[in-house]
Amino acid sequence: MNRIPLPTLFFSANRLVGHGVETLVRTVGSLKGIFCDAAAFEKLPQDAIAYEVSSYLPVPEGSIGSLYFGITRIHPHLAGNEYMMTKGHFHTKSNCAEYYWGIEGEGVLLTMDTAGKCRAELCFPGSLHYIDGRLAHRMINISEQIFSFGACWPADAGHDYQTIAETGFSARILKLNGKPCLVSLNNNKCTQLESI
Ligand code: M6P
Ligand code: ZN
Repeated sequence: MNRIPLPTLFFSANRLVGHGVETLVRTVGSLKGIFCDAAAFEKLPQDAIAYEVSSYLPVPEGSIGSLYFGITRIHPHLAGNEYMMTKGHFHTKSNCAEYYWGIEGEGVLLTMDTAGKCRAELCFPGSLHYIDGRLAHRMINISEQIFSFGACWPADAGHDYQTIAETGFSARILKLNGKPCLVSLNNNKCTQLESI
């Protein structure tokens, strides 16, 4: 009798494992230039893990109509009062949206439009976030444990890191009086984010 085949991909301890899964590790040192306080950033252990992305990329990049899937685990570091975060990117193709969802720990999804307007959403296990293809997006770990989230995006979306490297996000999530706040770098306005 034929057996129904087992799946080849699994979530295990909030990592993606299985045949064909690739893992990218970004060290703290590889994120030089993205934090507000450069001196505080230099004091962090530069070879510590900032975040790991395990992805299933079953088709060549650029394949139209196909999907990629990833789980990212951001470690809890603070560069001064700025929480650890992903590099963040725009999609090269602005008609390619993405889903993020919270798996473990607590974080913030920060988005920014091409005019520099930022918006923050709390992300926690079970929260689901639809990201319009025109918005830059970055995840920030505001918890004291690993913050992990899932992502699903079109294989032809492309990552534009250059625009972020040149302009940065105009708002940041900073730990002020022990709490995460959305701080606009344009006018120094702070909005407290209620922790769940
Ligand atoms: C998610 C997806 C990936 C992305 C990763 C890390 O898993 O959006 O495409 O690479 O997060 O984010 P970044 O590339 O901005 O460092
Ligand atoms: Zn993306």
